[in-house]
Amino acid sequence: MSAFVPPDSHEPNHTPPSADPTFVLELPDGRRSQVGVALLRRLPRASVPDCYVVSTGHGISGPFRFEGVRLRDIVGRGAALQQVQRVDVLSADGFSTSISAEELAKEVAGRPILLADSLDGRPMSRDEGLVRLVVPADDDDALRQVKWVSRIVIAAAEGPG
Ligand SMILES: Nc1nc2c(c(=O)[nH]1)N[C@H]1C(S)=C(S)[C@@H](COP(=O)(O)O)O[C@H]1N2
Ligand SMILES: [Mo]
Repeated sequence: MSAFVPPDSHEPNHTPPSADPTFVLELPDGRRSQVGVALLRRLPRASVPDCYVVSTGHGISGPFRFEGVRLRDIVGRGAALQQVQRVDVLSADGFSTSISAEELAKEVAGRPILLADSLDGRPMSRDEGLVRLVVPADDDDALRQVKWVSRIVIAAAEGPG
């Protein structure tokens, strides 16, 4: 149920693990594709206002308005959504979270799970986490706001066929 996080994750990393914001999308059948910021900016956009980043070490910052592409739209490009069991979102610094199929499908109060590339109406910098996962239902000290997403791994449910 709970996502894997490294034990020291309450002390957030502030150093991007690399300069390039391109991430790899890994499909259930093993195929992989690269997703860059230019592609994200061509897809249907969504935004989520009034997001706070809660850090036990550094207090609360925000509110921020994050904008980008719905995670379920990215996942839906590669896999049939009804077969998706879980989506793991990882950063090259070792930080990661896991999104259940239910969370992916269910959008709470018009606040979708986003792959954000924009912050308060301007492009997000790499230092700010580009591309940054935003899970609006996250009330757990931003432990699911994965900065510098480098891999998205889609796991499919076992099924007949
Ligand atoms: N890749 C990565 N993402 C991360 C973290 C991290 O250490 N590495 N820390 C998380 C935590 S605990 C917090 S509070 C926020 C901090 O975000 P900020 O640096 O923009 O304030 O990033 C989250 N995302
Ligand atoms: Mo945090």
